[in-house]
Amino acid sequence: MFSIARPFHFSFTWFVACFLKLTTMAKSCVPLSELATSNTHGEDSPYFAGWKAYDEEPYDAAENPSGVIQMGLAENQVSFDLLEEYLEQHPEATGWGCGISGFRENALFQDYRGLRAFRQAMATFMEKIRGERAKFDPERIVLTAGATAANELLTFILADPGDCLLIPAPYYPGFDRDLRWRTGANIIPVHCNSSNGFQITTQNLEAAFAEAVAMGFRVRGVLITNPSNPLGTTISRPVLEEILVFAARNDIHLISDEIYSGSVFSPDEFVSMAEIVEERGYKDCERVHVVYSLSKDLGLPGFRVGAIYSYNDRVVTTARKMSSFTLVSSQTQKMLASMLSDRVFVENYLETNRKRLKERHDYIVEGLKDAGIECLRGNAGLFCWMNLAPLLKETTREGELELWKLILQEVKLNISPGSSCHCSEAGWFRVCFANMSQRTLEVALRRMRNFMEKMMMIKEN
Ligand SMILES: Cc1ncc(COP(=O)(O)O)c(C=O)c1O
Ligand SMILES: *[C@@H]1O[C@H](CO)[C@@H](O)[C@H](O)[C@H]1NC(C)=O
Ligand SMILES: CC(=O)N[C@H]1CO[C@H](CO)[C@@H](O)[C@@H]1O
Repeated sequence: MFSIARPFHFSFTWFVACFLKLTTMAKSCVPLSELATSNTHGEDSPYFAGWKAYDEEPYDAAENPSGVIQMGLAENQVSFDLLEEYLEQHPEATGWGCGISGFRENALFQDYRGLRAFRQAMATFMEKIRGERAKFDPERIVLTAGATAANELLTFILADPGDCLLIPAPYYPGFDRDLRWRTGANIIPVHCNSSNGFQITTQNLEAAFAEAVAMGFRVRGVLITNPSNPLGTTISRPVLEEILVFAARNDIHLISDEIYSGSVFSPDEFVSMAEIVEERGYKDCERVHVVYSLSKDLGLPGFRVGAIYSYNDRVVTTARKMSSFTLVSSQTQKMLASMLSDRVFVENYLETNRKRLKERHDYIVEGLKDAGIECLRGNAGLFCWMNLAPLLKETTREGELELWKLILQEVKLNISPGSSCHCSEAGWFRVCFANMSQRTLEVALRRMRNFMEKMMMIKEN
């Protein structure tokens, strides 16, 4: 008897204790820092709300065919088989090398500059992506836990709290958190629109600069994303030159987030800011900083591997010191050093990945076109930029969010509304296509086609 009653009694008191603890926890309000309680992380935007809707009822062809299809996640899983094949053929890359001694080496390694072999491999990989038209010195590579950390770290170094950065919009919604939350810096969007295919112009840059100054901000830099997330387009050479000239004229920094540089469908269509710097004989290079990460091109966002490449010695030194807060595990470095030093693997991976992304891209753009939807002409990335403005009841942010909700709840597709990327023109949406099987993509397109037919019928009546 005793032995039966006791566990019950025990778990019941435990339950009561937990319940009481939870309720008092909710009531008590031990103060936290202003930073912890501030809203600048921006995680209540529709961009993140859509992820939640997907998590609640994810699509599964067999188990939940009417579930939500996730098209809001810029993840690349189209070339995972190549990575797996490499690891199968090279078990030593993930192993400890020479037994216990290898383990010790890995476990004890703590030089915050990172493994020399890995920085060399990253430099070579970044050169390869740029068709060897730019050189990277491994001593200038600062490793960080992803581009998220790289962008924040650069903001810490370039701007004081209250200063601002200019960012061409539409831009990656994560920047609102990454660049502002902990640094106290602000973002002023440089509004671009469809009148010229969302290209950045000197006029737009100057207008944003003037706006920032009028608001009392000190402008410290401009951050471009090339190729662009969410547009899926590369920035042309003359525009890149104009942006650098603009930065020099206003004596500000230029950060170039090139996280999608290896995901350009045709490598000749990508020009890196690094090439512009070299072509100009390193003139104004001390204000240029390139950000990279393996999250997109290799599809490894879970590994947390990013890098800052700066031409400015003081920025390199400071970034390296600061990178202590966001280091990459030595085990990860060792494995990727092995993979990225394999020339044959790298060449095959980049070419195959590009080809597969382009096929996916062309397939979805064609499918949407058949359904009567136009996309901005893209040549890079894991997404396309879709124009649903003709479906809006009112051409405003509210109208756009209403349509977004309808598509999420009725069509069961999670796409990202342009307003979450600070797009100034209502009706644009980002659709990701590299995180699903071809078959799921077909289902998504079918749903979209049916939706369009329904909407057109409603419009005609
Ligand atoms: C433009 C851009 N920068 C940075 C990031 C963050 O990437 P990471 O996983 O390397 O932190 C992303 C991820 O979506 C991105 O699109
Ligand atoms: C697009 O931008 C141009 C140049 O900045 C501006 O003149 C125009 O009014 C904008 N158009 C829309 C629809 O916002
Ligand atoms: C089919 C596929 O690749 N889906 C993945 C997309 O991303 C989510 C979140 O990371 C995964 O859970 C899915 O498996």
